[in-house]
Amino acid sequence: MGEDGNRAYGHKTFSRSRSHFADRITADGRDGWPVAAGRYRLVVSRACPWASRAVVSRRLLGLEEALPMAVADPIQDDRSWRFTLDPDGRDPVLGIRFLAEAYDKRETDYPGGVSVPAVVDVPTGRLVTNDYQQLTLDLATEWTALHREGAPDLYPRDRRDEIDAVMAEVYEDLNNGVYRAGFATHQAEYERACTAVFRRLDALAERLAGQRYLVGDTITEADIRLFTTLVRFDPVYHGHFKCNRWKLAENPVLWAYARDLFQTPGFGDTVDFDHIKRHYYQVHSGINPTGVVPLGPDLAGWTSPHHREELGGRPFGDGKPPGPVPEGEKVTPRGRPA
Ligand SMILES: N[C@@H](CCC(=O)N[C@@H](CS)C(=O)NCC(=O)O)C(=O)O
Repeated sequence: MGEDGNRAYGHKTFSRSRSHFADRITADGRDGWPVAAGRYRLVVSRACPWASRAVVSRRLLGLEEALPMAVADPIQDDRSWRFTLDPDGRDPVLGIRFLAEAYDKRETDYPGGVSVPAVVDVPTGRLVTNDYQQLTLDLATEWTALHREGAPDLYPRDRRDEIDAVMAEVYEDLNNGVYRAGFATHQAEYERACTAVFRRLDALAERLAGQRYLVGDTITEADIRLFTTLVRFDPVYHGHFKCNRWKLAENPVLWAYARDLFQTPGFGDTVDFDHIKRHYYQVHSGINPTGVVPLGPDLAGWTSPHHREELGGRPFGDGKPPGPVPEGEKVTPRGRPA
């Protein structure tokens, strides 16, 4: 287990390692990995916010058939992510029991952690990339030939500077900031991180009070990256990571924004609250030694009216929402609001 396991958190300061395998899958195949339908397998955990970005993007862009997905058990063991949700505990396409086997095929004795999201080359079984920051940008801009009809432009060229700027702040203070708060082993370190989390949330609430989405009037990559943190906020970051000045559900603007996205096809239909809660509370035994998973929060509110459409906005721009979740990828009722 690596940085999201327990061992690495014995240190004084939490620091996130950089992705080691940063090859890119591109239209022109310049890293040796050309975009191709059915050639690669996206390995995720629905618990993981970084992997969940890719799960949402893939749905919004209609890449489900072109880039099939393997969902790991939310509970890692000491060999990291495993395919124990599949028959015989093996991914049916890659034939492996542990994601680590694909890492080993790529580089023997690689000393780093085995992380999701990961993209594996099916013919060779080798890991291609675990670079979660680049992966979704490439799905949006390099995989265009395989996008569904009506797919949104998640990274519009004329808005990239603004999107990048918002995403950088959201990454520092929120996406990664909640981890810094949660894994702090010193009071001052925790207080710094937690303060930054809520300062950023306050600023975002102000920004989103009068506009439906973070940048422009359509959904972009920036919304996906904020959503994957907000959806985990009350279930895990508020309690387990001690980001508890207030709950998401207590902030009218952000709670409505998060519900709006949750109810947009491609967002909420990918979320498994059961996987999320069991992963954080059971895997991080350093901060939750009993492994007890709380029963709350009540999820019913996620499906309540949000009224954000009154702000206007065109969620998919000139496109349209994705169709239903493919059979076999539906989140079980246990992980969804009743
Ligand atoms: N570790 C990744 C980021 C993604 C990530 O942290 N994923 C977590 C799950 S939320 C993971 O797989 N952790 C296990 C590990 O790093 O060993 C990276 O920095 O490249």
